[in-house]
Amino acid sequence: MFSKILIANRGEIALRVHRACQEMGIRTVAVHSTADATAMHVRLADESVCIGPPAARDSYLNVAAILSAATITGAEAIHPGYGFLSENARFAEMVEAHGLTFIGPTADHIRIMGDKIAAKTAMRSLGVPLVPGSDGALATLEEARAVADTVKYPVLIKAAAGGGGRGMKVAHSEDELEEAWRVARTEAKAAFGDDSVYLEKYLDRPRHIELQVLADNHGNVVHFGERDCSLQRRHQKLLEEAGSPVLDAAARDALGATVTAGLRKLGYRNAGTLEFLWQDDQFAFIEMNTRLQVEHPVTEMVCGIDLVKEQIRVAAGQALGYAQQDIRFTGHAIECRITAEDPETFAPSPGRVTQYHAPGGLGVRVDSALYAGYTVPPHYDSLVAKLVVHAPNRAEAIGRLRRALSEMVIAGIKTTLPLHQRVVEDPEFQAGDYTIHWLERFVAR
Ligand code: MV4
Repeated sequence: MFSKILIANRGEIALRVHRACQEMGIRTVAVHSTADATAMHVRLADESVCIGPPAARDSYLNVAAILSAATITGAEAIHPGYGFLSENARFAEMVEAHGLTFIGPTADHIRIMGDKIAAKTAMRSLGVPLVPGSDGALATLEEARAVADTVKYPVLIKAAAGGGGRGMKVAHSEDELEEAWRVARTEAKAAFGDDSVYLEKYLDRPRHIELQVLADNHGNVVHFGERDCSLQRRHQKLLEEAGSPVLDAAARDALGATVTAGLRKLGYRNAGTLEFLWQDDQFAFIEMNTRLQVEHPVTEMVCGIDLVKEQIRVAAGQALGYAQQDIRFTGHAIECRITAEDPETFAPSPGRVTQYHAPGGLGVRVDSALYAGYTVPPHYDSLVAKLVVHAPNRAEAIGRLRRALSEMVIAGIKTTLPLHQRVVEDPEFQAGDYTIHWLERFVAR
């Protein structure tokens, strides 16, 4: 096992990784920008290294500075968290070239899944269900027209280098196809320097359901069930649950069996998440994330496992000590992402936190790097706390969430706490009756 790990991240996720290391007897190295010198992730780590000025490109994305920090502190492995360098195949390669272990998948797997066309091609060959569409990249508008005629309108033109909603254009009929084709390619070229596009049938009212997987370096692959992440606005998730209100054990087991068998063939390693759209009782793969995700805690709560410890163990070469049938799903978990934003306009609201009180009690978990007197800097993501509840069933989890939200205090900055309080009171949310479009309409009314 490693004796020292460098955590190449900040905020709540840096703290999350530190906690796993601490419990495993592994020393931690925090890295930070000059704006984060007094941040909680720096305070709690065993050692810390300043890696640059506030702008992320000069600090948390500064590969040379991070590798130097690992070398001078004698760290043996790097955990990238989420965001920043976590899905950068070049970074993973450079970490390994420096004789360090990258706590994540291989650079090759990161690269494949970063190209949405290559990811779909891989999943197609492994028998994972896909959204109907083109078999690969489309060379011409005529090709796009032919595929659209086969799958029927509406269709989406998507950028191969896209993901997270960027470089995506819908065409409701043949008249709109040329425009969608042109705009998607222009945007993709401008945003990613790559105008490769593909086409999919547009699903108009899907849920976003994702499957958490974990693989060791010895060919063992398991899944930890699904998360329903449909409650989002402008591709920013607000609330996630495990399990999905619409899935039963049979549907979960069937999808899980297909996916784990496929990833075993692919030689996948470490943690990953497959994203699906779910509509009319069918799953369709869209993308795979090759990192630990923000919403991993809901999975941890229902499975009773520590995903970060598992990532560290498999990265150190240990075999999974259990099989799929040993993984049990108990109760229901819900996570609220609390951000430093105006709860109505979503304008960022950085600044000094004058009071902070985290809720507690049975089945309540708060992952946050906040403390009273801390100043939320304006340079980074606005996530300031994840409130996670776990209870025997969904109705009790909602009751617990309502109670925990009412106890929580973050003063001095605006946060989305009031929005979460309104969502939990909504009868449609309480019935689990929502798609990816629900939250935008809720916010509008
Ligand atoms: C789709 C879709 C409907 N049909 N693909 C958005 C981001 C990227 N991850 C994929 N996305 C979508 N792909 C087909 N064929 C609708 C979306 C989509 C979406 C997906 C998941 C979560 C939130 C979303 C919000 C808007 C659109």
